[in-house]
Amino acid sequence: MQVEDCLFCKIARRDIPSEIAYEDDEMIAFKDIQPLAPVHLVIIPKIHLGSLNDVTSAHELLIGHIFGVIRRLAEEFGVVESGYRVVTNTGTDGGQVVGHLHFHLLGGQALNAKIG
Ligand code: D5M
Repeated sequence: MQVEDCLFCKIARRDIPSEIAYEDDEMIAFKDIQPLAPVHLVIIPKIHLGSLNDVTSAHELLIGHIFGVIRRLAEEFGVVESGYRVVTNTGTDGGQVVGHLHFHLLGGQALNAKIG
């Protein structure tokens, strides 16, 4: 269920070090290496899904679980009151660089653009 040369699969396998904020059997959250805000986490499922395009009804529990954890991470990182943004870039026009489904949790400052 993992891809040998996928960057985020490597992070999930601990082949590449990262600053892990949360991990369980299904998912992992780590600090973005190029943070765009004071709080910037990347949250991924451990199974390899290339993007949101690969998500089906079979993944409903997994995606629900991930969003529940994102909500808890927002609490833990102190951005619930001030506000935050959850983003998933998909495909070329969406600005996706890493081909493994991931969600960005951004906060800790006013995020200017409404979109993008
Ligand atoms: O976002 C991909 C994100 O992944 C981008 O914000 C940088 C981050 N990134 C890339 N390599 C690493 C490592 N090694 N650790 C932590 N974060 C990383 P995208 O939505 O695909 O543009």
